[in-house]
Amino acid sequence: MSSDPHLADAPAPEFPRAELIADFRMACISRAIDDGEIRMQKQSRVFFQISGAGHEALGLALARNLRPGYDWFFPYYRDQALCLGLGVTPTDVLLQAVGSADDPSSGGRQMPSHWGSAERNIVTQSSPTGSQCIPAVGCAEAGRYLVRLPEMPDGCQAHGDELTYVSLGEGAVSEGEFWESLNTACTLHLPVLYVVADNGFAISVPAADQHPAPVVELVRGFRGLERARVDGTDYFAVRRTVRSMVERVRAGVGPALLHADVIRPYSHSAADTQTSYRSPEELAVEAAHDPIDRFEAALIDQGVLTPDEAAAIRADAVEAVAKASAEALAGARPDPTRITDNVTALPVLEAVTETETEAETETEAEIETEAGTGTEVGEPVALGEAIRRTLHEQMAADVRIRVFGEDVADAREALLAELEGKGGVFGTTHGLQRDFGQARCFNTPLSEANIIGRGVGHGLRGLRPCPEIQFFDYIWPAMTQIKSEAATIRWRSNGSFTCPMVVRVPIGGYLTGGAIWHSQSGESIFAHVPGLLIAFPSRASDAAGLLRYAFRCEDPVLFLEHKHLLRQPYTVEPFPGPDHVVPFGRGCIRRPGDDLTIVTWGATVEKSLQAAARLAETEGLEVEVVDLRTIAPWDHDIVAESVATTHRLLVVHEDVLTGGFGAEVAAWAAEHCFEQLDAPVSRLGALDTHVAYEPTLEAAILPQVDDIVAVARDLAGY
Ligand SMILES: Cc1ncc(C[n+]2csc(CCOP(=O)(O)OP(=O)(O)O)c2C)c(N)n1
Ligand SMILES: [Mg+2]
Repeated sequence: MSSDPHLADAPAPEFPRAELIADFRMACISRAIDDGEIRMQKQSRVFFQISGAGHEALGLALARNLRPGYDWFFPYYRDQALCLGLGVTPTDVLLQAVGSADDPSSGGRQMPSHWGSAERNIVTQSSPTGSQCIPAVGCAEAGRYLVRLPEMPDGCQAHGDELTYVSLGEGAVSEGEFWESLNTACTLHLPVLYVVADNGFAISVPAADQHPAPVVELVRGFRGLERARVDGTDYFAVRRTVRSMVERVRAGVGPALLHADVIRPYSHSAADTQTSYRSPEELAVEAAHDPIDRFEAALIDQGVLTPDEAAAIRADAVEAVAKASAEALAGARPDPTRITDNVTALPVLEAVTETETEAETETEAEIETEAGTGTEVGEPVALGEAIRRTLHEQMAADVRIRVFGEDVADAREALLAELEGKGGVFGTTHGLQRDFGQARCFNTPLSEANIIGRGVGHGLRGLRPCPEIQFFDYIWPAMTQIKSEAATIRWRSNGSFTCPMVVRVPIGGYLTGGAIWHSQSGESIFAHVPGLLIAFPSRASDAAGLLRYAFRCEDPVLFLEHKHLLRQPYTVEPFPGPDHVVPFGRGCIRRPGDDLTIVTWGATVEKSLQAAARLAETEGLEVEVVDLRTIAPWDHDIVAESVATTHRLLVVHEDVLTGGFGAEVAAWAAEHCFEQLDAPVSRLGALDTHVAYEPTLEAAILPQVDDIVAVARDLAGY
């Protein structure tokens, strides 16, 4: 087009002609994709639609200032034009809409407009509004760490002037996680570009019902945050505003927030009809500000295009999208038998491919040898100390590991020489800051979503984050980040992204005084989440071996550290040598027996062992005690093998009985071991109530040795 003779004498436009024409064409393509998807949905060839209409000028002007494959992107569903501007093709977009196996973002797993392109650093997107903000901040934080360490392994590279882009609608600004992310972006002066696309509505809720003032005003108190408001339907205004903002962010001065007013000419999604809550007059006013019409008018005004050329571009866009739609419809259909691919992928360890018994034997031999050398290996330690030492050992071996959370650091650097340091409320992270510096072990704000969300961002960048949730009882603010973000990343991107992260969580009761807010269990809630791995050690060598394995995983691990066990003498074992790695999904027989099987984990392992000893002594009953060690995955084989010997199964856990993980084990055994069973499968757990403060109340609520003895005795006599 630029070779058209009538343009020869026109004054040079503000931005390169070729870019303007390409962006106008791409804006038309983006709108044509929306229109095409809406048509295809009526034909049942697309199954959902959410448009980027009205946001095209904003996205394309932004893309001109950003670098795919260099910067990092956490866009939201209306960012279709941005993603096209970053190089995602119309066919790629439509492959997702039709749910093709060839959809590069998710292989047909995610709804349309859930972007993701590993080669462009467009991070796989989820649906909870605003949940992308904290991972974006974590991503920027990871980049800052990585860029100072040039010798990092592949997949851990960063650029000194990279930025992280994150966008959301004005409605999603009401989510707490947006504010929690801003808190850290500003505290750490991170290179994050926030874009709030304000189209006035969150589905049907007007912006006035969301906030007391526009977001650009609300964020005034955040020191170091550059702010600007722009007419997001004006391509030129956005380009001008963003250019200087981006320069500042790239220079490392700090984050910036662009509040862009846009329109929403189409309903929220295909499931919404906006004429039921917006007047025709209002929609007409909006239509008069359509960004594509404004762009076209400006290009004609500036002599970049003639009206005929603009019309030809529009027609050409429709044709290009028709061609892309045909390509998408010809794409491979997904294979339902592959739908459980990419939920998690456990690392295979050569050193532990032997049977468990052989592996245990080898390990014991190795402990004895190494103990003789006088090194720390082999020294008797309790469970908490084993974890502390393993953290030191793993951090020394892998610079990608960073430990963070509330109170996990030792003390302010200036005081460190004179003070002992805190190192966690249970002392488990003590000395990590002192040994590895504050870049590797640091405190976070008191905000669980912030802690885990930043971990997600670090994991996406190839680091091995090790966030701590101070007490299991306070994990719930992080639930969206754990369940909807971390646990879904591998699956939702069909394996293009992973989220390695070891979340350490002190858990459990038997504290005599812990009460409701410091004594809960609840592993069953997380066992219900595909994509999460869960370890729950009951003795020192397992804690070390499972933690070593956890750091080798490419998926999020919930590492549950029972508070009551941290210092108990019965957890004490020689600290195992570095080859002792316990793979997930392998239980362990703590005490052999042939009259009855108890399957358990965590604090009730010891209680079951005491019950078994008493039953042997008083009644000659030989109870086999199986410690599952990990809940996700869990060792079905060890349970089946034990039941084949004992023919009786009791599952014991500390968590409340109803919906506890024992229900899963019991149901599985009832189905798969039915022929072997001589008695009904029994369960023993906490009463279906919260844990009380006063010790006799706590004792009545949580399963005790006497309770286990009584239930096991009944079951043995059935
Ligand atoms: C946490 C959460 N709550 C509710 C929803 C359902 N939902 C999807 S989009 C949306 C409105 C978002 O409005 P806004 O942030 O203004 O973005 P817009 O769609 O207007 O661009 C809602 C309520 C969701 N996806 N996530
Ligand atoms: Mg909105």
